Amino acid sequence: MSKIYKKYMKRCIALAKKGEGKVSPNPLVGAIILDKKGNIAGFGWHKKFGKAHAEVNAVKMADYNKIDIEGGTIIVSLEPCSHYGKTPPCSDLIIERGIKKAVIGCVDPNPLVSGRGIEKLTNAGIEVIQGILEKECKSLNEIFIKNQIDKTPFIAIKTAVTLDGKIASKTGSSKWITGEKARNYVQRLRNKYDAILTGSGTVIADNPSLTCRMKNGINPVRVIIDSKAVCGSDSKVFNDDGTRVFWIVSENIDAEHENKNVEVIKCPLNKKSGKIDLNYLIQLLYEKGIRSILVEAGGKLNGAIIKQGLADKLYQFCAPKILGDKEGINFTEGFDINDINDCIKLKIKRVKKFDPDVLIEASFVKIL
Ligand code: AOF
Ligand code: ZN
Repeated sequence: MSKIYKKYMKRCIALAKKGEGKVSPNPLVGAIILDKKGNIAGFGWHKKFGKAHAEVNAVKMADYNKIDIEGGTIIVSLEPCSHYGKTPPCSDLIIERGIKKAVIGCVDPNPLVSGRGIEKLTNAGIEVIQGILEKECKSLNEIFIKNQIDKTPFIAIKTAVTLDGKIASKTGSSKWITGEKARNYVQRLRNKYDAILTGSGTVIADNPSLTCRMKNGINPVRVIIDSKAVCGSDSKVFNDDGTRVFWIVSENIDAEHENKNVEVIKCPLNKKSGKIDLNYLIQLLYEKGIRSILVEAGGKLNGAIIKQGLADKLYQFCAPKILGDKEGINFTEGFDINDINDCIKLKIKRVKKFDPDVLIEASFVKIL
């Protein structure tokens, strides 16, 4: 039986991912309902923040097709909610509709739910099977889990490097290190993350637009760290396409921008480094609703984020190329570790080929 549930749970995860870019700060959730004979009666996913949950959409589909779900089973990647938020509790709906079994991927870390949904179902006599593909379901919602537990944004660094770890040659040449397939996948990441963070160095050197060119993709908020306000006001990142831009300058700089979508945000400097205080900035971004940040920056900003233990994940695209130039630009700069035992450690989560390149997706191991 559990083999069949695993198969359906995998489909729930795929359904949930259809909500990427549209549900933040909510989790990605997918659900499938089987009738009492075990045939699919309906499926659904959480499509938009504030709108119906995955379970509700699955019930709606079964109703639309006039399929009776009484005595059936629901498979859902996240514990059904137990609270009144923008929508009523899904666990109540499951009970009301006479569903007899609930197969759940992982517990909802939201303190308002956190086991109460499962408790409601069990108390109503529903058989609950927990932890089917739990690791995969947790990884699906790594952003939401971090937000709920730490009340801070999830931070991922994305780089494109040669096999010798360079993001550019010593002359700054970097277009392109990786091929089209890898670069297309970056568009998917931009759709998934709430914000992209970069520094003035990258804006001046590359003049990137940092938009999402995926079909029906959503542009992330662009966050530009530019303590001395040196980026030209006509830089592409400031383009007035309706997407918000946060221009991060030092608290003692006077800066303003003619484009309405550009918000100047003043931040204090870190006394030691003389650079924008990253901890302060990240918390401020969280308060402004940013739940996930994709860092697409140069070696110095990447290095500072890694050194300060702020990074949760690395998307490292490696191209089968060698620059062989010790003065080339490393993907992370600004710190030296002499003893290999003291190195910064990561855990590889996934390796995927985007011909001719490879993507290594790895989590930073946090030392408490
Ligand atoms: C579910 N199924 O598809 C989702 C859930 O304001 P609301 O009503 O949308 O509630 C948001 C909370 O509900 C969210 O923080 C999380 O705990 C849970 N999300 N639960 O049963 C879903 N998206
Ligand atoms: Zn719900």
